Amino acid sequence: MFKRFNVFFIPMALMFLALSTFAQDSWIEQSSPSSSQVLKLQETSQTPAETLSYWDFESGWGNWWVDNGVWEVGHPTSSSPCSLSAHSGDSCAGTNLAGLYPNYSDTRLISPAVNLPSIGVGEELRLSFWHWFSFNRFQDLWGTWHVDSGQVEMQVYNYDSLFWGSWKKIGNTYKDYSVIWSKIEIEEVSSYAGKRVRFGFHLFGDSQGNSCGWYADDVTFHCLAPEITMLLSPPNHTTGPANDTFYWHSSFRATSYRIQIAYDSLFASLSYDLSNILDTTYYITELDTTIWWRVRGENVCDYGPWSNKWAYTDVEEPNDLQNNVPGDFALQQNYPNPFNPQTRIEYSLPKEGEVKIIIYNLLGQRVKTLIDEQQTAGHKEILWDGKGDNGTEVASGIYFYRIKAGDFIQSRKMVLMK
Ligand SMILES: [Ca+2]
Repeated sequence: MFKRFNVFFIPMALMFLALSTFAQDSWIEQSSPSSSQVLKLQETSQTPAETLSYWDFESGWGNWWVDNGVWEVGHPTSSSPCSLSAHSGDSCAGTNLAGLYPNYSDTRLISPAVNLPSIGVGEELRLSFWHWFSFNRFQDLWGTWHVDSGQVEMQVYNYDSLFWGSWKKIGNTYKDYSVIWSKIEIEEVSSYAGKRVRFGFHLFGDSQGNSCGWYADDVTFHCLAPEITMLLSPPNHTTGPANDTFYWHSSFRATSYRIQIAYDSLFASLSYDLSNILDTTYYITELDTTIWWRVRGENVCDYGPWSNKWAYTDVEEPNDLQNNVPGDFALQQNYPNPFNPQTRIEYSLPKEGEVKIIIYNLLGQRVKTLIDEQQTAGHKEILWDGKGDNGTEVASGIYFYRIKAGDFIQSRKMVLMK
């Protein structure tokens, strides 16, 4: 799969074939060159997209630049022991592609500006790159050690002052040598989410000796996709009657889910295709046939793999009829959810009594009293049009609806998304 961050393990030819099919996006400077690819793999307009920016230096500098010094981009031509070829393709960045870095180096290779996306709880951003290096370590005649080193640094753009902030080190300090290409993943990048940043490879060398230097290739910003989602209920090949409520386990790094319900096992003919489900459950009315369903986790960066697909056969329940008396109180998940502008809430009353259904906002403030009256037993439903008690439309967001009928009290969450 191309999706995950092991992207560089696949053959480059396949990669470029894949790249060419993705559209460019505003995640990074519009002026970015072809070597600075931004990938956006978008299945439908409703799904979060895989987003990563990627630089392989095959088309030269792109919008990278050098502050004070010796970094170069191109084909490495150094002789042994500095004679590694590029990690990918023909080109990479290096402090001196033809030999040793000079003494007194204090040189920074700086990336184009990148607007990192905001992330939610559980979501993570990463900066990864491949590098190799050989830095001088030298003890002089007076016993003093001179240790050259490299570190990656990040800088944040301040929209108020219109200046870039100070450089802050991220990841480790690299010293001595690591003379094969190895991959680095820097996790601290998550704390820069939502900011406009650029980063640099900063090499410090003093007056005492030098070495091959620092080489970098295949630099990428990426997000981590949610893990695969495991289905829970109803079990595979179950036949109703049952509530058509689908349950799954929460998947790591997912902040919402997408469920697909299809009339065929290939999911060619979709009955439902719903995103932005915040719970790990979904209630659907009146399928009345055999369906297949599957779920995947999503987050702002990416989506996880689809779960296994499970078959479920729904048969019409006699309880579906309005005049049958249900055995228990119940408050169903509203449908659709998320919704705009209206949604339907179903509930069941096994006996006659006083019923209240009230909608609250996240602060627990009452938004709308939907029902406050005596009702007969039966299966009921009520629509909410997204308006408060004062008749005005409420804002997008999470709301709770709560039923109180006799001793039965239950709340559920719903999302109004305009
Ligand atoms: Ca390369």
